[in-house]
Amino acid sequence: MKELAVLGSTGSIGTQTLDIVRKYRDRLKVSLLAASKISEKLIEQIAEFNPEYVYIAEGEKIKGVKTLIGEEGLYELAQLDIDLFINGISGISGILPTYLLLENNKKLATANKEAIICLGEIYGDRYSDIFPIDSEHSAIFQCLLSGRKEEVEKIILTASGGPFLNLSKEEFRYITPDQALNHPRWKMGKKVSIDSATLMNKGFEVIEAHYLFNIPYNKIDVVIHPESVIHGLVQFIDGSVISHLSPPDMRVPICYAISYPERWEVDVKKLNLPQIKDLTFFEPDLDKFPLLRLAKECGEKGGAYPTVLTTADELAVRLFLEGKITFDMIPVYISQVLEHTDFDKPETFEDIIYIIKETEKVFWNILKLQNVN
Ligand code: MN3
Repeated sequence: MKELAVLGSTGSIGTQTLDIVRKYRDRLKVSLLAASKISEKLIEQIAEFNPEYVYIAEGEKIKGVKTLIGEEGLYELAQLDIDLFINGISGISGILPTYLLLENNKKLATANKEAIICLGEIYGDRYSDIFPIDSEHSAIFQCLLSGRKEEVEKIILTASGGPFLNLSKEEFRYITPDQALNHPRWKMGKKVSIDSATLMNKGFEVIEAHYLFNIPYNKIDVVIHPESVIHGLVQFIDGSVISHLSPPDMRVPICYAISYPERWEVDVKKLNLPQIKDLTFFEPDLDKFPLLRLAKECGEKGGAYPTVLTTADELAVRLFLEGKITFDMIPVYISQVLEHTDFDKPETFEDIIYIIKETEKVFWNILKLQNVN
């Protein structure tokens, strides 16, 4: 019986993880559910999966289950003896749990790319033990099994291109949050859906790949592939290219992270190649989607840049979702924040938190000067 801790249990990754557990009651047991707060969904999950522990970032003790609360509770959580911690937390709030789990040498499968990126400069050398849930990185992980590290020429991440691939740049101004949340291929949380629409998500994934697989940026390519059938490819020095294909359903990489090194049956509609017919690929338009280029630049500069980028994006996306800034301004504000910050290379976890806090201040100042409330 494999025991799981599901962090972000009420979110998109969390609920899809619990779908897998539902199918494999004989092999999997949920020992801990973690969410930001008590909700109807969380209460239902507790009733259904009967975990020994529940963690909430804020709120009161929950009857009938050991409740861990707040930052103190997080320190306890990270010391629990559980076989696999699945981090499906969205955004920067996943940093502290990721840091604590790494510090305690816990087995971690993560979809929380923001934490991977911000902590990469300090903990990158420990990432080889992290199991990626992000579909592209799960794909690359599997492709890499075909050869040795020194035989890799480059890795290629595919991007669906998001919902606005064929929209002109002039129209970006009028994009509504609802339109941006409506991703053509994947069922995902809000933050990552907006990031997919701006291609920031693919930029993050380049940085994530760099840290997870310890591969230099000049060996990481991005190609637009609207069908989202191929999720990642690795080109080896002999000219062989190994790719990973699957239906675009997050339960595939989630289940693999849980079942590895085995493979378990997943209830997805299997690929039918004659039905798909065409797989198309083209270069990303960096003029239309400047955040992809910006992310690569931040990754190459390293130091505090990936953290500043992640922080600025988190705030810009939140303001867009709240209807306070237009879609086309997301990259504008992020660029301005990057121009107005200058930090030393982080050396400790506290340095990372400091960079995040200071970047937030710079962001709010820039907005104030432009009369955005
Ligand atoms: Mn992805």
